[in-house]
Amino acid sequence: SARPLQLTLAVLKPDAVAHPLVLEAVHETILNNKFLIVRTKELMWRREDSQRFYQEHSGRFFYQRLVEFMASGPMRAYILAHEDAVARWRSLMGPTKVYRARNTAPDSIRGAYGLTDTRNTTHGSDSVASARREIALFFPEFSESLWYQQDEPHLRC
Ligand code: DGI
Repeated sequence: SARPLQLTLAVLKPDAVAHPLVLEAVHETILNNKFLIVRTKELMWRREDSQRFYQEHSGRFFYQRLVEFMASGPMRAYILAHEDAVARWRSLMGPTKVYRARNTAPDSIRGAYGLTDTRNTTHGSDSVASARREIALFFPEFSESLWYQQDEPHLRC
């Protein structure tokens, strides 16, 4: 196809990074699904980073625990490329809530490894626009246009 590869931001949350076998299994899922790993790094948030990222949920009952959890330990972030990266990664993650994930998508990442509605293993951008914003936040030194110019054409030959 002539469509350029789409990018998304995938994050393995602190519950996943704390368990080497879960981290490895999710990494395998990424590779088995033919994503190209454009960049990856481990990082840890301060509480303020966590608050800012989940601002839209600041009125919700789960906000405090979400903020605490996301700043509780290291995470692994990925820029993933695929023709349908955003939707593909969201589908592999499974539903947000662990009960639904286990019952309706037991083979999804959250269905298999999610612990609770808060400790649900992964994040994935929900649109191309969110992906662009979130990639800039996690990988400020990454230039999408340079990547398209320099790397993407070679990958598609
Ligand atoms: O894009 P998602 O992560 O699937 O879902 P989202 O953007 O609606 O929510 C962001 C995160 O907030 C989600 O991964 C976990 C947390 N969250 C969302 N809804 C609930 C929740 N946590 C708890 N405890 N309960 C919820 O109902």
